[in-house]
Amino acid sequence: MNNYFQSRLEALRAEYDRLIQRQRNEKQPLGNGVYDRYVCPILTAAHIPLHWRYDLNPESNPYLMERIGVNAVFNAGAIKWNNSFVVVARVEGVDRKSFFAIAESPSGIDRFRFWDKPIQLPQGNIPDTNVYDMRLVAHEDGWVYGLFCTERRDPHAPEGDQSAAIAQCGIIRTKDLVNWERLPDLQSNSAQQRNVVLHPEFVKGRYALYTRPQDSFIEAGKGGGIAVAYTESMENPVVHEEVIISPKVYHTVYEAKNGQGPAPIKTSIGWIHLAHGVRHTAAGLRYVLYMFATDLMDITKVIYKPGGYFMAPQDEERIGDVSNVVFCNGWIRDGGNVYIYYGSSDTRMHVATTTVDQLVDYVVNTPEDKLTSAASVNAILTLIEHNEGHGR
Ligand code: M1P
Repeated sequence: MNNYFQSRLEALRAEYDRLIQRQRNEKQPLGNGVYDRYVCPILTAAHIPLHWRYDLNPESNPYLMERIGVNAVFNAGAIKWNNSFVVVARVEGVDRKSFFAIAESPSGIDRFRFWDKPIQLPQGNIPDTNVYDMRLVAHEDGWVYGLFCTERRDPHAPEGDQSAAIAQCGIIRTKDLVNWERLPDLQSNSAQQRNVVLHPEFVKGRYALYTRPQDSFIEAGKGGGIAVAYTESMENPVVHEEVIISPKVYHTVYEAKNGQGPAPIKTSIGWIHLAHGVRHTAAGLRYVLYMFATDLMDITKVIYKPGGYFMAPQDEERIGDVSNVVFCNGWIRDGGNVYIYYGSSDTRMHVATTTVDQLVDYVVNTPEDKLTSAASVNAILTLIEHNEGHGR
């Protein structure tokens, strides 16, 4: 082995181990009382194991070049599994293809480490060109489902248009997170379907899904909004009707489009949902997270809807391949604690922690968006009045 190869390998390994073995991810000070952010991202492209990227044989790679580059790690689904915090991350290569890889942590906030190999996704009749944003759900039927976006070139696009794509919902399931069974893609009446999420319980004997009907790949068009739909089976997943429960609304943080985040969490007051909302700005689209709650007996009925965003990109989160984005498709409820896994600007993964009690308080007590500036001022005046005699 030449000296150059050996010393470069040692340096790469030392740098990688330093990153992976970092023991504590500190909470950022103070926070907003609703959740805590952490100082370090939990996963980045640098967390990808060296043996996925480098040919480690000095004969075939004397310069120890990176043979396969990884661009970003973001938008992970999440599940508590055998006492570990497990995420299924969207890993994007330098060739722009995304794929799924599992990383695991003993604490949920640090020491995330990828498993030995990425997931080899079983293919259906029509191969996926690109896959991303998996939502993991342990359903009461005993399976763990992974619903994700499968993207293929629009077969009707003219030759000159090499970017027109069709997004649909791909589905896999497993009992062990190792062996995955591919099920047919979801059939719906929508031209485009991203951000589909399985509700964890049967509803009147059927599987319930949160969908996001959309007219075109980027723009929601006349579709749009988070919908509820039902299918009799996951082996033949077909939905006929999609009932919008969280629509796009003028001059809100979900004015352009939105989408369900992870599967909702069941609480005493209702199902608590985390979703992303998108608005147009002069600098492009801005993605933030917002919350709402639905009735325990009727999941199409929204019972609380705090105004504005729950979380928006801040500091380094603002910058990345697609800047000004926070996106969440995974959270873990662990007893009374909640771990929120979110991607920032399509580049890296973070965690925020909170509790079920804090989320319930937030959802119940945050004023709704009454849709005008005057009404927003009234909400502040009401709070000021409430604070009279309380240490102002
Ligand atoms: O680039 C921002 C996000 O864009 C898409 O989200 P949506 O379907 O709501 O437009 C997804 O590609 C998502 O992965 C990405 O973070």
